[in-house]
Amino acid sequence: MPASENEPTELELQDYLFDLNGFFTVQQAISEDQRQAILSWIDAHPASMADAAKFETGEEGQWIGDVEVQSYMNQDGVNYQNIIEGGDVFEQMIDNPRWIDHVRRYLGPGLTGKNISLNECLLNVRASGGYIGLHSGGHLPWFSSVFHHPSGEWGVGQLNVITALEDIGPGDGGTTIVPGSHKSCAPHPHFKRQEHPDQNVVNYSGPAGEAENMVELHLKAGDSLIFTDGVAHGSSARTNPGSRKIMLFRYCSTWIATRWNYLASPELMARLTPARREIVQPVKPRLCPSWRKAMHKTP
Ligand SMILES: O=C(O)CCC(=O)C(=O)O
Ligand SMILES: [Fe+2]
Repeated sequence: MPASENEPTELELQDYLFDLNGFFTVQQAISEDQRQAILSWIDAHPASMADAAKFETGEEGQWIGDVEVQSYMNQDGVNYQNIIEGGDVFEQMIDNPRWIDHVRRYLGPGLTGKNISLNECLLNVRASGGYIGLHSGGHLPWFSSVFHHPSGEWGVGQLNVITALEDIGPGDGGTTIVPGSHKSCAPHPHFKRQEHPDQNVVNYSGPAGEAENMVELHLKAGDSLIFTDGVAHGSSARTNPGSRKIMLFRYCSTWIATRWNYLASPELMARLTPARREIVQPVKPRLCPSWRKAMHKTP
C-alpha cells in the first residue's frame, strides 16, 4: 500500500485535535474584500463605551439601524451586536462556506437533522488595556458546554467562531484557551483568585492570559478560531496601542435559546436565502392571540 493511503485525512486530524484541545483554526475564512468591507463598516460607525448598553443592566445601547452597541463588562470593549442587520457582508457570514460545515458537523444533527441556530453575532473593538477574564470550563453543567461524540456522531452545545479582522499577535490581546479544559471536571484553579472564590463560575477580575496553562492564539487577519464554549477561555490584556478588532459568530443547537433574542427585521428575513433564514430563525415565533392583539395596538 502506498504510504499516502495511510495518511489521516485533514478532517480526521481536525476531529482528533478538536476533541483533544477544544479548538482549531481555519485560515483565510473571509476574503480580503469581505475583510475590507467589515473594517470600513467599523470606521463608518465609531462608538464609545459610553454609547454601549451594559450586559447585565438591561438598558438599551445606541442603535445603528438594527445593530445595537453593547458591552459585556467594563474592559472588554464595544460590541456591535446583531451585526447581521449591518449589511450584505454580514449576511454572507451566516453560512460562510469556510466554517459552516464544520459548525454543522460538530453541533450534530439533533433530533430533526436541522440543529443549527445563530446564538449571537457581533463585532468587538477592544482598546488598549482591555481584556476578558477567564470563564467556562468542563466543570460547568451548562448546555453551551456540552461536548459529546457518542457513537461517532457529534453533539457540541455551542461553537464560537472568532475571526481576526487584523493580525492578532503578541501584545494585541489575543484569545486565550486552556487546551482540553472542556473535559476537565475541576474548575481552573485561577477561578480561586477572584473576589468571590466560592463562585467558581466566572472570573472577570483579571486578564485570562494570566491563568496557568493558557495558550494565547495568534491569528492572521482573515483567519478564524473555532472553539467549543466549554473550554476555559478569555483573552490576554491588550498592551499594544490601538484596538483589537474581531468578528464573533456563535452557533448553538436549536435547543438552546439565542443569547439576546433579537428578532430579525422583516426586511432581513425577506432578503435572506432559505438556508440563512433557517440559521437565523430555526423556530418560527408562534404568537398566541393576546400577543397578536397587543401588537396591533398603536403604542
Ligand atoms: O475576546 C476574546 O478573545 C474571547 C471572547 C469570548 O470569550 C468568546 O468568544 O466566548
Ligand atoms: Fe467566552
